[in-house]
Amino acid sequence: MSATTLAIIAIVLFVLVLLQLARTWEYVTVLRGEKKANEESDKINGNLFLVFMVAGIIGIGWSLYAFKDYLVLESASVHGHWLDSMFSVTLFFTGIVFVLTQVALFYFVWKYKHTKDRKAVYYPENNKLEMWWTIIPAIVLTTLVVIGIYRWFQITGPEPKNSDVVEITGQQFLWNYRFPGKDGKLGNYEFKYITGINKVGIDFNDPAGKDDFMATEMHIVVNKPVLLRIRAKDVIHDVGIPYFRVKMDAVPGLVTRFWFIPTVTTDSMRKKLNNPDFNYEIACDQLCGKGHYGMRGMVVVETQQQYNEWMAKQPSFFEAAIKGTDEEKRFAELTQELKAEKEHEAAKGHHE
Ligand SMILES: [Cu+2]
Repeated sequence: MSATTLAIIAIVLFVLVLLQLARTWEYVTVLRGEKKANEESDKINGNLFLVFMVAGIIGIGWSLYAFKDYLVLESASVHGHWLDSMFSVTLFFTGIVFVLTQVALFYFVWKYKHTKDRKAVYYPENNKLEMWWTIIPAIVLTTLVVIGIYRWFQITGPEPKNSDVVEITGQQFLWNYRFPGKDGKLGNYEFKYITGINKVGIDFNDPAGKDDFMATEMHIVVNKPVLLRIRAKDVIHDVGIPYFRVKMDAVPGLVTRFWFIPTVTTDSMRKKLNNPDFNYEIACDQLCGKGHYGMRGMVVVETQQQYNEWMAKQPSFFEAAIKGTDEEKRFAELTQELKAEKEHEAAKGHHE
């Protein structure tokens, strides 16, 4: 058992002892006929509320200060800054309301605890007060929501024309990355073409797919928009890249998308965080099975020049893994099967 656990148990037991003592004391005074039981305990409870209030405020302040470096990761994308500032503004307004209402709650419990010579006031309604506490939150919340929707449409809208594109496909339990090659275009894919080797089902009949290449990590260019085309092969996964504030489900059977602009290269972030081993990580943000915890990917953010150098070294997937192998024959067979299937479907459609 750790020292912390022991300390917590000791504190809990100590509080229990105090409560029991207070109760015993209460019974003693009642037996002596000095006081009514509830008056004494109301006083203790009221005072305890004040103690909890002060302790709570100190505790919140301390924990915010002590963990401030862990609360929010640096944001390394354009929309990440938008999200963070919206978060701060929301937290500012809701924080003020939270502190005021909590202080009022605890203070009132103490201030208006039961005493013999005070009667409760009957105060059923105050229209003016209710009007203001409806109108002010309505204005504040509407403003926050409108800013949020505006940013949301920017983030989820069409990607800029000069965007790069990367396809990321989740499977139990890893990510596959496909890059468009020199033509800048990702080729088509077909689920039918998926094999042990052609893991994401690239359609090599599509000329745009012939120069596509696969890599073990995602390389993207700093300050340049990049569109992620997100797919899944088996169950629902989720592409989560916390430093870029990217989060999007990968759903079998459809392509989801997310575009963003990374603003800090991996090298700069290493310097910024003073951590030479730092890497931008992709985590699967959707519990997807036994190996979910290990579903971790890596993103390298680099300059255009570094990216070009890296890309020049990547052979197309077709050249590297398919051409001249049994896999090429297999692909031809699958193409024939798919063609036959489609003709069959078309014929069926005619008859109906
Ligand atoms: Cu997953």
